[in-house]
Amino acid sequence: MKILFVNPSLRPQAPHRFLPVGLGYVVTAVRDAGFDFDLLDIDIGRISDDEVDRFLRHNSYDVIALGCIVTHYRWTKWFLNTARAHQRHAKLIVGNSIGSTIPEVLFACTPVDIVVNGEGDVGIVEVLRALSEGRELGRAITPDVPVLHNNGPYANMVRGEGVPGIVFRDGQGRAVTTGLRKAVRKIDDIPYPDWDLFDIERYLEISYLRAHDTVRFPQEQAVVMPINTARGCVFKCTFCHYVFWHDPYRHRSAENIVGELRRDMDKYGANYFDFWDELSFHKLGPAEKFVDALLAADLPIHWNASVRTDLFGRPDVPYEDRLRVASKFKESGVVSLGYSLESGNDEILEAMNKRVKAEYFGEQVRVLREADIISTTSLVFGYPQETPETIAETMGMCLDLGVYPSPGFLLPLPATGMWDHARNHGFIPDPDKFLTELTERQDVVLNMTKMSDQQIEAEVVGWLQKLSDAFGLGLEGGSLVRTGGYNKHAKNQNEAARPAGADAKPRDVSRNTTATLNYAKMTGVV
Ligand code: B12
Ligand code: SF4
Repeated sequence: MKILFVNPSLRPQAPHRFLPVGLGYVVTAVRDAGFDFDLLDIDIGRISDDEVDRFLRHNSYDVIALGCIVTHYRWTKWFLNTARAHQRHAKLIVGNSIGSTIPEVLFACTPVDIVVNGEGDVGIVEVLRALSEGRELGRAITPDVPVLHNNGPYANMVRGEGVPGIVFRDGQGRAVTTGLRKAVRKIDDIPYPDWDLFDIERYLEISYLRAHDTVRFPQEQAVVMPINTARGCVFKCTFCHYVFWHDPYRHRSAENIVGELRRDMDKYGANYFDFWDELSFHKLGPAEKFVDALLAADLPIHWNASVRTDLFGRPDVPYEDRLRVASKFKESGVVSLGYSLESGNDEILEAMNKRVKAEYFGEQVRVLREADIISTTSLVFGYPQETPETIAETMGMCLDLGVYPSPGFLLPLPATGMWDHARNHGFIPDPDKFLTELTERQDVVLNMTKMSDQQIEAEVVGWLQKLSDAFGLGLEGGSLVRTGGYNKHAKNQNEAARPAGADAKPRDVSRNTTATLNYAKMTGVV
């Protein structure tokens, strides 16, 4: 059976590239299960659509599989149609959120054959085994049991049984779902992604672009690699969705994580790590245990991670305890931590189901500043409750705290609470059209406030200009929203006022990175 895996390029124009962790796990599991495959890495190869078209025309496969974020719908639709045009009999498989959050749209609007829900590294192996042995993937339960959905005017899937956690097109053209796959309980058991399956040298050559200057080495000497230390999140914010949404939050053991860090240091010369998690730590106790283990391992590395404002920002936990743990983070090599304010208005935070208070943010900024850790934060404007006053509340906090944020506008993505809100209020009558035109959170994609698009944009940009002027950043025009580089902002953060009574000794500060990190928690153009 000839298999092709495809790694799409989310941002073809960007100078940096990210090793695709999800696909890394998937192809490692497939290789370990004994399958050979080809990998078309469009991202690192900077392969154009014309070249992809030619590749599909001149090569033939039994299975073609890819996965990505749902925002890449337009390209994925093009790819699936192109693959089908050139390879009539190949099974087209889709994973990640582009598959699991909009199966009805995909089955109605593209020639996809199989969607793998959730943990693709487990599901894909079972699918490939069934296909290679000529077994059927499953069957619909009779009589039909429709699975209702809020994804638009497309046919319902019908309930089926068979390989767990997939959707497949049956002989009658129906999309049959076997529901959700049970989550892997102990994620330590999952093998480390084998980066030798990728063109790792090319990824590493440019990986320094995503690093900071640090106290240990300058940016150019950084070899940056990603690591996934936890799957899922404890919370369910109404603007958010991740593939492990229905699974419990699981964290790898410190030993297992240190093992992968060492492997990457020894084998690839890595010295700088991005923890690519939704939520790397959710409580102070386990976070402290982890950094204790990291300190004991004594690795000469730097790292960044995503946390929440309730990790170091809860005023009911003594300041000294929070500072002690934050200082250990710093000592173990942390350069920056990303956590979101999202909104400075508690009513909006409530609507987001964030389960934090705006005041935590200020507390956390102070603790981290004191520990010499850079804070990167993002904002979500555009909840229906948003007004110029709530924007002023949020931006006013940033101004007072000396933090230049990564601003964004609400991007109602499928399978989120705000998608349901948008659909139920008639804002997205045609999901295929909406998804085809979808861009990123830096654009006003869908405005559900009482302000006009121009007004909300002007309010936000006006405030950003104020912040930039106040902090002396010199940003203007488009760079206020898509800032790209953050060295200056980070510097500003660490030079801004420290809490009264705190040790104000300025230390050798690690600076922030260019165009860093993730989606809604880190600064940069993510
Ligand atoms: C790294 C990252 C990025 C990188 C992507 C780099 C890359 N090539 O992977 C960058 C910085 C480009 C990025 C951008 C954005 N991101 Co982002 N990002 C992440 C982050 C932090 C880590 C991804 C990761 O490695 N996960 C770990 C692995 C193990 O999980 P996974 O990728 O889901 O993979 C599993 C399954 O999905 C599946 N699978 C994955 N690939 C495949 C392939 C096949 C064939 C199969 C069968 C299965 C399969 O199996 C894997 C193992 O179980 C996640 C948060 C998170 N932890 O997931 C957000 C996340 C994926 N991003 C998100 C968002 C919203 C964005 C943006 C839209 C933000 C924006 N600016 O508007 C942009 C998209 C830009 C665009 N042009 O489309 C959301 C996705 C929401 C959604 N509904 O899909 C996430 C979940 C964060 C969140 N909770 O909001 N992001
Ligand atoms: S926004 Fe963050 S805290 Fe909220 S559900 Fe998503 S990952 Fe979890």
